[in-house]
Order: sequence, then structure tokens, then C-alpha cells
Amino acid sequence: MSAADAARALFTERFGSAPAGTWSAPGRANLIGEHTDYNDGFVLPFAIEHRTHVALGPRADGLIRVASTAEDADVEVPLAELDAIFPARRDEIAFWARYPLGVAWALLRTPGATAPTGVDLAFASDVPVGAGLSSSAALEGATAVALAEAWALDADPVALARAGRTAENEAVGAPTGIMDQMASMLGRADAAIFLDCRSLETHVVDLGFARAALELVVVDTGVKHSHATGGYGERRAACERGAATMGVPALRDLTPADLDRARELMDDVTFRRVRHVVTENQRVIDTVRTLREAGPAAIGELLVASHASMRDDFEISVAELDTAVEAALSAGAIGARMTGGGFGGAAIALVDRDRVGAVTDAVTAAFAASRFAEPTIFTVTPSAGASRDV
Ligand code: GAF
Repeated sequence: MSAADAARALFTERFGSAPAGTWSAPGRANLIGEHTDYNDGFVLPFAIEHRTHVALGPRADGLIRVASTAEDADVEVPLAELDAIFPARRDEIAFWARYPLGVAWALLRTPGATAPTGVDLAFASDVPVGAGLSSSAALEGATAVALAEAWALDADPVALARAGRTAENEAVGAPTGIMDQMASMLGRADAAIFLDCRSLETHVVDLGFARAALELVVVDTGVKHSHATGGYGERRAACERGAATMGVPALRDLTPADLDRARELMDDVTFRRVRHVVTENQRVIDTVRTLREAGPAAIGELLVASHASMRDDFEISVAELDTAVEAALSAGAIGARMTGGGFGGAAIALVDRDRVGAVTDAVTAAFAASRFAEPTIFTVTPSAGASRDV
């Protein structure tokens, strides 16, 4: 059964009627530009074909009720209480439900939103969870696009992405940037989204993978990570420390020419965090230019340099991700890097179509040789963003 059908079936099973409609939003892979979004920098993600679907129906009693095929228990809250729950009492809400309820809360705080009557939401997803492909942004995006229509909100895709980020930051407590939500809202088939995370201006960048007979291979290491705890927040704090030391609002305001001065002013760890962000911003710009001038087969070195910077300077890779990248490259991948926030999750590899089998076999063999759990390996296609399902 497709995830869209599963969402509809769950709605009928849990809520006893047919839904008014279904909406969906995709996960994303990030081609390049990691940990640059919350530094006001540049990113180049694309939406993938894996989506979270939500079936929605109105109700008349002011409650919001959420159900998921991945969860046994529904969660039900009066809409009028969301303001009291988030963020202070968020721990009272089941972890997964903080995402959709947090989006509802964020949308109701947008100017002009009037108190709606209530809503039932049933979710089903084929976005791998914890794989670094932003199942959370897919859940937020599906909720946002469905509620915006059901509640007749005057909210453009950027406003819906902002609501998703508010949910993630304040309702869930993960101090993330806005890349994933923007990619999930604005994705286009066969293209990546170049996003300036300061202005939130976007440009669609043609990827041309199909024309060049290239595939984007994802290696889900199975190593689970959470951005609500630990390393992600520490990296963000180091970046803010580095920007303050350099006297700039954000690391976006530095260029590689500033790095000599940065090295003199800060401790080695903070310096390396700063160097990753500054050089990664430059790599995003270089990747966009290379895609335009020379096509996707020419971006391999930039992907590899991005991975090395995250491994050595930002220190967010893990052995499984390094093994995936090295094995893919040794089997002939054009480029490879970890994607997403790090500390687990997935690596991506850009591969000639006729080498996908060889890369898959090489990564699988390298994991077995290192006694890592078997990875899940699949290809993804740059796809459209959030929408009402037809
Ligand atoms: C996670 C976050 F959610 C994004 O905002 C971004 O910071 C990414 O990690 C790292 O580039 O996906």
C-alpha cells in the first residue's frame, strides 16, 4: 500500500470517517552546504521522492488529534491549549507529536490566523527515520501545507517553512536551521534549491543528473542521531562564539581571506569549526557555478572536500560515514560525502549509472569487513516539494 493510501486508511480506522483530503511533503538530501544554514550561509539541498502523507478532516469541538501508522497511540489536545503547552510543557506531549502539534501552534501564531474549529490528522510516511534525510521536515511540511489549506491561511511556502522551523526549535527543542523545511516546501523535479539562509532568497539550480546518466546513491548507515541533544547544539554554539570573536553577526560574513586572523584570535577547536563553515559556504557557491558551467560530473572534488571538512574540522562524521564515502570513491563514485547534520545518518555518492551496482557492492563489503551493521543503500531522485495530493 502506498503511504498516501496508508494515511487515508489510518484516518478512517482511527477517526471513523473519510478524510477531506491528503497532502504530502518530501524528505531531502543535501547536495552540499552543511551546518551553514544557522550561520546565515548558503545551502544546496534537493527534495527526494520519499514523502510523508497526511489525511485531514475537520472537527467541530476545537480539538487537534494526530495519529500515525508508526505509533500506537493517538495524541489529542485542545487547540486553545497549544500556547500553554509550547514550549514550557512540551515534555507532556509524546515526542513524535511535538512536530505536527508544534506546526499547528506556530501557524496559529502567524498574523491574521483565526481560531479554527478543530482537526484530525493521520500520517503515514516512506521517508526513512533517522537516516539524515529529514523525516522531521517532511512531517512538518505535510502538516503545514495541509493546515494552511484547511484553515485558509494566507501563508506562502516560506511562511510554512518558518512554521516548521519554529516547531523544530521550540516545540521539539532541536536548535536547527531552516534548510530542511525550505527544501521540503520548495523542491523541484531534477533540480536543487540554492538558498541564501539570511535573505531566504532561493534559486532553482538544474542538476541534470538524468541527462548525464548519473545517479545519487544514499547509504543509510543505520547509525541513529538526534539534533535535540548534544553535538549539534555544541557545534552551533561554537559557530556563534567564533562569529562573536570576529565581531560579525554570523559566520556568513567571513570569507576564506579572514581565516588567518581567525586562527590568531581563537582556540584551535573554535577555529576549525569556523573554517569548516567559511570554506563550506565557498564550496556551495563553487558547486552552483560548476553545475552551470561544466555539469554535475564536475562537482566530485567539491563533495569530497566537503566531507573532509566535516570529518576533520567540524568533527561530525562517524566511522560508518567515512567508510561509506571511502568505499564509494574507491569503487568509482564521482564524489561522496555525508549529508545532513551528522553523528550518524546517511552518506550520498554521485555515481555513473552503470557503476551503481559496483558502488553498492563495495560499500556493503566495506561495512561487513569493519563489522558494521549492514547499511541500506538506495538511489534518490530530485523531486517536487510539498503539495496537496491529487
Ligand atoms: C540538520 C538541520 F536540521 C539543518 O538545519 C542543518 O543545519 C543540517 O542539519 C546540517 O547542515 O539537518
